[in-house]
Amino acid sequence: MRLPGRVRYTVIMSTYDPKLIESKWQKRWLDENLFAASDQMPRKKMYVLDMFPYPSGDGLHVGHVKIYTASDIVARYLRMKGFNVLHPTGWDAFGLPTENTAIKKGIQPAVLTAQNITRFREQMQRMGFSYDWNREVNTTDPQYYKWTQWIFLQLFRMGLAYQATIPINWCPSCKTGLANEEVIDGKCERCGTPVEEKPMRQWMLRITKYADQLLEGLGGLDWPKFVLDLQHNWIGRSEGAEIIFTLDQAGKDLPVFTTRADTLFGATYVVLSPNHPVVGEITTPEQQDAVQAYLKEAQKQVQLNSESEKEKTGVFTGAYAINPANNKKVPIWVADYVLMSYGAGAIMAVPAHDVRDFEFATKYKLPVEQVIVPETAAGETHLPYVEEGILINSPGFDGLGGAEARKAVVRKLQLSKKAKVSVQYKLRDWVFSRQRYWGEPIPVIHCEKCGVVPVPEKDLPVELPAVDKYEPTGTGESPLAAIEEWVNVKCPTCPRIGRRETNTMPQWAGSSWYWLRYVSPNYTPAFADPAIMQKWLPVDIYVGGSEHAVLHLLYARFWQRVLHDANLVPHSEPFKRFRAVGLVIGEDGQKMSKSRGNVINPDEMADKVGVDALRIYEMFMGPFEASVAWNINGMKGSRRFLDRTWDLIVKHAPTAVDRKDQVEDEEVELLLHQTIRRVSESTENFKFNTAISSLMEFLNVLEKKPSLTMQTLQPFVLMLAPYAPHISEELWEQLGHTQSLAYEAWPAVNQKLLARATVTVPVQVNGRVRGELQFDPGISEEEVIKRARELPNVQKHLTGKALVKTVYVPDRLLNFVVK
Ligand code: ANZ
Ligand code: ZN
Repeated sequence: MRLPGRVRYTVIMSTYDPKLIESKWQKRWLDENLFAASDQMPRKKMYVLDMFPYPSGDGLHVGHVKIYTASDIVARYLRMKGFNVLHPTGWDAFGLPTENTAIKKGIQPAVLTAQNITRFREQMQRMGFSYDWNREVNTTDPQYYKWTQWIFLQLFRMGLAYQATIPINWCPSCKTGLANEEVIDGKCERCGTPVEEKPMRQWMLRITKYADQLLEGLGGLDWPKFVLDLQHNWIGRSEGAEIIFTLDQAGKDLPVFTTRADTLFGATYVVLSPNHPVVGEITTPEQQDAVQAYLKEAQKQVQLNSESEKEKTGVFTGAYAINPANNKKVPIWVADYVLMSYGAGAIMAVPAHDVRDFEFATKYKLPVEQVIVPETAAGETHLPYVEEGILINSPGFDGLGGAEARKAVVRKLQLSKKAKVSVQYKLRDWVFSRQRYWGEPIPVIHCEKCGVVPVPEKDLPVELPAVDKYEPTGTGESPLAAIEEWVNVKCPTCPRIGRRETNTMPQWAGSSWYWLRYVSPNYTPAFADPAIMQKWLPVDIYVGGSEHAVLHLLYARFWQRVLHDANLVPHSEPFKRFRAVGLVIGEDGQKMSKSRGNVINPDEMADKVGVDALRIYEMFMGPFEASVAWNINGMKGSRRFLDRTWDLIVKHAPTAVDRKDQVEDEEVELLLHQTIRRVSESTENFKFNTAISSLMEFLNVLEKKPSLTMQTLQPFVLMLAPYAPHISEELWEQLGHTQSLAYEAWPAVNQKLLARATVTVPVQVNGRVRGELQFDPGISEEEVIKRARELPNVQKHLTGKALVKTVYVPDRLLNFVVK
């Protein structure tokens, strides 16, 4: 509540002392439960989410602070804009680093996790983030992972979870399975031994069934283009054909997958993946030794991909295949640039038109036959020619081109069942088990008679047993396998004793549905209250790191779709709008790392300049999405901005009049409204740095004025509040208010005033008007030229011409002179 009229009060502090202010306001926000979101929906909702942290032993990172400050600014801004805002946080706390530290220190992972969470919570509260702490979730809390397990069982029942034997990364020296993150350049992270592949039974999730849906869903999302592209490429849909070559001797089919059926007449050899099942049977006696040696070598190489830079190697099998287009015999080779896991595990090699095949053919002196020429053929084509073009040397198809040629070739072969249209995906099913202790137990029981039996819902959660030993077992099995009293359990469907599944879920599991839990974190009948889900979902704004642009976002979208298909959640996509943060890098321009010693600790920085200055600095250091190096002086500059703000308000507060009727100063009034517009637009568009610079420019002008009214001081403080909430609350109080400004109305723009002040400038090219620009008077010539060049009609008249000069009459006219 605001006190009426002109109120006098004492200024309690003459200089800005962040420490005093910060703890005062943080305590008040918590005590008053100020940021609790109401499920009653008094106003329109906004769900503002950031990626919850993994509470590592290292504590909060300045990179976290960048993400969470941004989402906090948006949440605070939207509250002031009148929205009912849900802004929660929690802990993504299962995972390997904690488990490894626990082993090293001899502390239970659960105990260590609790310590880390306490520290993270304190650090985050210290940064003044306006979370609704009543909704905190913790993925390692049995009451949370009960539902992670429950969702797994839905997947199981829907046929989307299954077991398969697939290779895991195995360190023969540590005798343990390794996560991909623990394999560095093909070697064990701990001991440097080359990692091998060891086949083991795994749980898999059939995400491939959702490949098309996950692709289509991208169309409706307001996400950064690079993230959409990454998701697109990861799913990697390829339309092509399966073409059936015939094994010369055995007469058996040998399918290959190609996206370039138009090049079929140029296929001069066939290549099989080293793991292709026919390699053994077709290899001729003369080639046995060479092939065996090659396969042995290839097996050692883990995790190669077909695009790898490594020089291509291969070996001839001695066998031949028949090209169905022309019945020519072509040699069959084995090479590790062909992956068993993609397409048919075999390719037709067309060295004239494919770079990899060309390199390979050159190395092994295999024939190269050109069958495609550029449409506008002039002289000889440089090989390999990988673009589309017109077919030659392809009897029956010469002269056709591109997609038409591909269709014609496939259609013709289809008649003799030698080809069919085929769609392939890069996306693989999700390996959903880890041979580790610190994860959600997979809630099934293996029974000799009944097979795999889901743990009945009433017995969920399957809690992790507290044990003394959770080191890897050395057999590749999870440490849980050694706990007999936990493992042996009655089969839920027959009287026998079964064995619990001892694999645990990967760290991704808990974060694949957490945004649903925040909606009703204490709800017990289901993972979320259906009625409240209707109110809050979907997430309106999601903010996080681009390291999660592929896997987390894909897994989260997958689970959401599955739950949606089961009629359990209202929407098919979880996150409407997503914004990715750019990295905060070290002062030396390198990635921050302990070993480099360039890690910046947010607590230390907050001690130096205060939390608000730290927040302002992290938002002002560059565009939100850009990677920017830390700069101590920049941070001190942010502090100076706050010192000056403090001085300004404190100086004017005792004398400032509160008069709505009278304009104090035209320059100030106009700039105020321009600033409101800029700060609002910038904040909505994640241009936090430009919002701050608008406030700084405003401050520069205000400092020169002998007196200021409340009509200027108040909006200034309100606009600063989402960015620097503690100092703003304090100044707001000094302006005579007794309540937090968190729910004060965001200052309104006087549109009429702005319209009157806007200038309209014609943009000419060689003296003829080709467009017009509207802007606030006084913006720089550079900015005007930049905006003018963006006008489509101006662009049209500039392209292909040489710019002679630009003539700019400020706020009046712009003319490009071109030749
Ligand atoms: C003949 C050909 C001629 C090809 C040409 C390309 C260019 P994307 O777009 O990624 O789907 N390929 C097929 N299966 C493969 C495997 N298991 N491992 C490695 N490479 C494989 O790529 C499809 C192309 O990649 C296919 O089309 C095939 O080479 C190769 F001028 O077939 B192509
Ligand atoms: Zn049974």
